[in-house]
Amino acid sequence: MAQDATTGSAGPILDNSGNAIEILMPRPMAATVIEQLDRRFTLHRLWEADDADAFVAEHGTRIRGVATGGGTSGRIDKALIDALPGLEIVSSFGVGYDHVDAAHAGSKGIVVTNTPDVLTDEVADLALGLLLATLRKLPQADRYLREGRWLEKPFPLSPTLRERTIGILGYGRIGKAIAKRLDAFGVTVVYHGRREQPGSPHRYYADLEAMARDVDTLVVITPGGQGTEKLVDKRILEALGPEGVLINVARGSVVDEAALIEALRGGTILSAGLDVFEKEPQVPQALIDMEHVVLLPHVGSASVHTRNAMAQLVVDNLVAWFTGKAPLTPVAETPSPR
Ligand code: 8YV
Repeated sequence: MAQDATTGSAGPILDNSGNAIEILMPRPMAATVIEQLDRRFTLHRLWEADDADAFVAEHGTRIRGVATGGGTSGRIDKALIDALPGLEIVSSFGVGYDHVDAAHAGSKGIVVTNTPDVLTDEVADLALGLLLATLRKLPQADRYLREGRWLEKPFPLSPTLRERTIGILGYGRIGKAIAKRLDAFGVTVVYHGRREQPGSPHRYYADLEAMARDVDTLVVITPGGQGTEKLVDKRILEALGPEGVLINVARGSVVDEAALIEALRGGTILSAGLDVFEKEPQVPQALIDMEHVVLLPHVGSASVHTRNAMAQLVVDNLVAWFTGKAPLTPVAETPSPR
């Protein structure tokens, strides 16, 4: 009997005919994921195929699991799911899984797993760092010093976190971790989400626009996907107002990027700190040209420590499933049948 990944010395996990179970990986993932899946399964590297569609047509019936990273390149859509009739599980890297058609997978009894919890603190830390960097203009100050401009005169005074009211859009695990950190900074925190969370120490707004009117800082940490597309639009930015700061560590799709650029250009809001964009890794030149915004290349969870933990969870979900156990972290749309 093959052992699971947590008990060490593990060999291939075999099917009833004695063959290693076959897993498809559409795009390259972390080396530790590839190494471990190579040891436990027959791993198909779809990106190495001359013709991906032909590969899927030829081998699709034998594929029982998919391992995928985030982003558009690892998209697991209806067509791919339907082309894999023996598919049982999609193990996805990242807490956000808007690149996987989980509703369709769920309707076919296919489990989708993501990598929650292990990245909560890392992303919350980054959100606070980005908020402070944006308000206190830390990247701009660093550039100022390097350019020798401090020798001429002091760096201009910056806006502040002091006396701000922060609205959290998306009060899930990461949203709450951000709120907890902000509590320690002595600022007022409120939130908007699909529903009020009983027992929360923070005020709930059922209406996003009403919250945007009452706060001057909006931190976006709601899942991406159809339900949240362009939730932060011209109207919300106007409500946020001229002292308003937008921090987005969720998905670029949640913010209307064109409206945001207009709002930043015209002074509708003060500034923005963005870790995510509509068409990553493409970032609009208009944003790059703005001196009063802080832009990061989607690094919310990107520390060695946390990415290793996420990678391990991708492997452990597949190993758990194919050794007859319940998946460790199934998503809401596909509750585990075990
Ligand atoms: C992922 C993220 O690492 O977890 C998420 O949802 O946004 C990141 O932390 C990213 O999706 C991987 O591409």
